[in-house]
Amino acid sequence: LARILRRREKLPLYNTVDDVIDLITRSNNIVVLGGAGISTSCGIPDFRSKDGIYAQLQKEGKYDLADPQDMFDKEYFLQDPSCFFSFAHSIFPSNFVPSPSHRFIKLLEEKDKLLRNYTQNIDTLEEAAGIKRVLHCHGSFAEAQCTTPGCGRRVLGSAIKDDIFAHNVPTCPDCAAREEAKKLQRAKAKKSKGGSLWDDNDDDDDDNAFPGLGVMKPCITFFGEKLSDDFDHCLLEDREKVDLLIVMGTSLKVAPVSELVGHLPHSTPVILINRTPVVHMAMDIQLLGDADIIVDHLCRRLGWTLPPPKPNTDV
Ligand code: CNA
Repeated sequence: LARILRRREKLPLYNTVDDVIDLITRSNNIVVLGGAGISTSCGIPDFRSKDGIYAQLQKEGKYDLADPQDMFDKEYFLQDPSCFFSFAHSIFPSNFVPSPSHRFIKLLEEKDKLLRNYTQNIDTLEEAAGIKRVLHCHGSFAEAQCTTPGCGRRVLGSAIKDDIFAHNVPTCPDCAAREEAKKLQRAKAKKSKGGSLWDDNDDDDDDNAFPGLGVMKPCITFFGEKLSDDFDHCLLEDREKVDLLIVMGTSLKVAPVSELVGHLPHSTPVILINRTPVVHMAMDIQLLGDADIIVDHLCRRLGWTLPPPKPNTDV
């Protein structure tokens, strides 16, 4: 009731860092919604900052993109996967070390306060930080899947790593094997009709079906793709328990993940830790600045020590 009355009087319920410390201290089911801003200090650019991926793509002009978002558009990917794979090396997780912000989330887990970390990031730095209760809302580079309808072969992200760093389009081993078998069958059929086994220059040759056939796509969610059902299931479960939402390093511009804020009970206090303010959604407190510096300050105030960094070598 006090909250409602204060809201009616337009008085903010929480004003100060003391309030944040108090909220974290008495909360035991904290949901953390993270975004690219918690990984920028690890050397991975975000999307929308002035030195982010979108600005870089526009500046470089080396990709023929009407809109920088097309780099992560499913339809565009299927038309021309080589564009994404000439760029993917710059965001592929390799030897990045989790930031203090990742380690802060891990610390919440160690203190038994983390209900779930919903991350929009695809860099797998949550795993590198040892966070267990994490949901990769937009998938990750940990796996890749064949885009050929009816195939869908999955491989570990490490299987396409060399192609990514060589700027090659990775192709599906199953599709390649099927293609080889088809070729052999055609050649045999031709031979039985009296032709040469190795003379394969017929007009109906469909060997050259690339792009599209057998292209492996990292299991990250592109624009135009649905989120996995896990997102809805977790949200349904967590909304019953959550007592604090901490939003970190995200512009909250990508739906449906951004809608998580509205799906939690309205009584849940929301703390934003971000370099830039969020103006399109109601936050109870906005701690604006570098997330790593902010969490370091919070830890000192809470009397907590961040766990030491570990390199990410898993993908
Ligand atoms: P975004 O829209 O680029 O927003 C990032 C936000 O973080 C901005 O509001 C920045 O002001 C803020 N920010 C940047 N650096 C810091 C910092 N050091 N401290 C505090 N705040 C900072 O990215 P979102 O995550 O909101 O958008 C979701 C997209 C981004 C998802 O689909 C991701 O897959 C995608 N993405 C992920 C990565 C990654 O995995 N590291 C990198 C780039 C993009």
